[in-house]
Amino acid sequence: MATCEIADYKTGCRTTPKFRFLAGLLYCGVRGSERPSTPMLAPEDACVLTGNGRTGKRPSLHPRMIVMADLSLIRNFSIVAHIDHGKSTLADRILERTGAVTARELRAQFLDDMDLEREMGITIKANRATVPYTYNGKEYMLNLIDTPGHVDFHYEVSRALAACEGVLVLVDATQGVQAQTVANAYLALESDLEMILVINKIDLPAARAEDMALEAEQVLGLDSSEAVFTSGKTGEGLDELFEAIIKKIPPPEGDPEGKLKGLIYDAKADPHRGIVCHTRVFDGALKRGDKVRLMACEREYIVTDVGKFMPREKSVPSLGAGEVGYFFAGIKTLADVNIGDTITLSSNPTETRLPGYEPPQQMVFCDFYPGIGSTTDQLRNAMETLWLNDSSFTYQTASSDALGIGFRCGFLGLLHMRIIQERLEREGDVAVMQTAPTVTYEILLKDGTITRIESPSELPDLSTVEEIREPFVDGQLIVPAEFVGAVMQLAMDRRGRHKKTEYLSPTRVMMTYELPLCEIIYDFYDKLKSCTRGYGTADYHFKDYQAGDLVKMDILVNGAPVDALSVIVHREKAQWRGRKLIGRLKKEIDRHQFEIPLQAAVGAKIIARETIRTFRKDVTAKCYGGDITRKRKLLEKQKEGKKRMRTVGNVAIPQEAFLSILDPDD
Ligand SMILES: Nc1nc2c(ncn2[C@@H]2O[C@H](COP(=O)(O)OP(=O)(O)OP(=O)(O)O)[C@@H](O)[C@H]2O)c(=O)[nH]1
Ligand SMILES: [Mg+2]
Repeated sequence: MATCEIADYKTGCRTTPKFRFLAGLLYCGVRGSERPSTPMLAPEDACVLTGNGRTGKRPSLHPRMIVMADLSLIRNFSIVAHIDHGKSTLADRILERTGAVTARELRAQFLDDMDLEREMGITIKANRATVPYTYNGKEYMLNLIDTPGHVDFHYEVSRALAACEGVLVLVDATQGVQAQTVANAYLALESDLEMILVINKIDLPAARAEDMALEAEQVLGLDSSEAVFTSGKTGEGLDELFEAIIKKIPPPEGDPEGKLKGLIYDAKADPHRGIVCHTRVFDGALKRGDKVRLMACEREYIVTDVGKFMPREKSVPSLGAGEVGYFFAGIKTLADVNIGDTITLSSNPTETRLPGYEPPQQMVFCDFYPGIGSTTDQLRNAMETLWLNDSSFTYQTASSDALGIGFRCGFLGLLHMRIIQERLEREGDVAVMQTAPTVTYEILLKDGTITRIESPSELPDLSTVEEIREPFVDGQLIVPAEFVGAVMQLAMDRRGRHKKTEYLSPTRVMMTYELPLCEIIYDFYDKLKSCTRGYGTADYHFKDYQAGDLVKMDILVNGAPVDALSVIVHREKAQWRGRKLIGRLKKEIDRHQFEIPLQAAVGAKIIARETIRTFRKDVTAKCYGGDITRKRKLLEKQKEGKKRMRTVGNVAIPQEAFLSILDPDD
């Protein structure tokens, strides 16, 4: 079976542009008709498409015929860049220019549809849209994916790239190549995708478009003479961008008649219809009514709907090779779908699976406990519901003497952690109390076994431990040359090991460091920003676990260790950290009727101490004048009472105290 070009229809019939587009997409003649099935349309059949769209008459085509989209008219690409370089805004202009969204519907960063995304002004989930574009009289179908720029959501970018043949590497004309630009461009390079260099925000007065193009050439190896200069704000340069997309990005390859092979590159929960799987079809076609098999999880489903993001969901009878869209198949929960899985037909399955993805790696862990006015059950329900929407975090039950029953959760990074907490509170309507984030440690026991722990309280008896290993990351810092000294100092303070320093241009430097993850998760980014006047950027990737002189530091409140406050620290930093920590705790814990000692201890050794003074009633007030011995006697009696109270009294530790560990003001 051959495919046919839309241009054939254009010469053969007169239809409305909308209809022409639909025909180009896939399925002319079947709109609103019953479930389509083969046979598909052969080139000579194109002439059956007749009728005048302008008169409102439907073109007559056999309703059972499906027109395959011509692969050469499809372009699949992602937009990647550093955070805030204007990906979503450029996607807005593309939607607007192609008429996919009307000016009335359009709002800034249209594709960012989550409340939190809109509030924070950042993209959290990759978003996709299919838009038509006419070039040289041919109607092309452009499938774009807008990706997040923040380092925590790096895995979203890698997922998106697997569904594309090309990427637009966006560079802000005022800021140049930044840490995530490099990371994302390398990701595209590894996936062997065609890259188009786009210098964006050229409308800004401070834009140095040519310089930035040269810089990108030097760092990323992209030809600056082929760069496209655009403004996502004014829409300038958009025609050149479309031309570059069509000319440079190769059309998808695939066998439209082969056995169905599609990649599930993302999935979302739809409140009414179950799970919507975002898919890219590589070979064959996926139709409504097909019985499909998800190959990794070995489950079979009947497809109830297939469609495309135009940019809203729009049903189509079938998705052909090279196309990107979605399908529903009565899948109930996200747990039933393996992102990266291959989908094929049950009746005629493909032999080979697509490589798929590695599962996202959680880097940061912390405990969530129910906050004031909430219960563990409420928190559990909220967690379960949220997990069904977004399975990028992990959770399991945990308990603490001080805080009761809660959950130990794993996140991709600190921003991800904050977002999940915020979503739990908003969407699940529970108060969440969170403990200090930690990283995973690898413990080598004396008997040679290796275990991983995600919380200091899980640390086995130290007499059985041979070594504690902590995760290290490869960090790339891009900073203005004048701040190199300050950044080196910062990295050194964080136990970083210098690897190399490269000059991207006379004024900007890329420094590569090996850093312990636990030193950078809290506030490294903020510190980097403040010591480079906001110009420094960082990106990091997990490297390996390395042994270090690490110790567990317990915090004792009134002589009793509070497990939720203990931390694993480097021995050199234990005392400094201990002092800071109990200093903060002292501010948070209220004064009681008795004196409360706060101590930081490594093993049996107390390394820092503070005391919270008592409330003291003036027991001598009633002795006007009188003998001093009588006053002393009263004070001694009071002291006795306080001592007794201390041994039986409970110290109320406010929830803020647990958060005070997070205070970045180190
Ligand atoms: N002047 C000007 N401002 C722009 C342009 N493109 C984007 N912006 C602004 O830059 C900011 C960030 O834009 P976004 O489109 O959200 O950036 P993004 O790359 O999608 O950011 P993330 O998704 O969070 O990585 C917004 O305030 C935009 O209004 C442009 O071409 N010119
Ligand atoms: Mg965005």
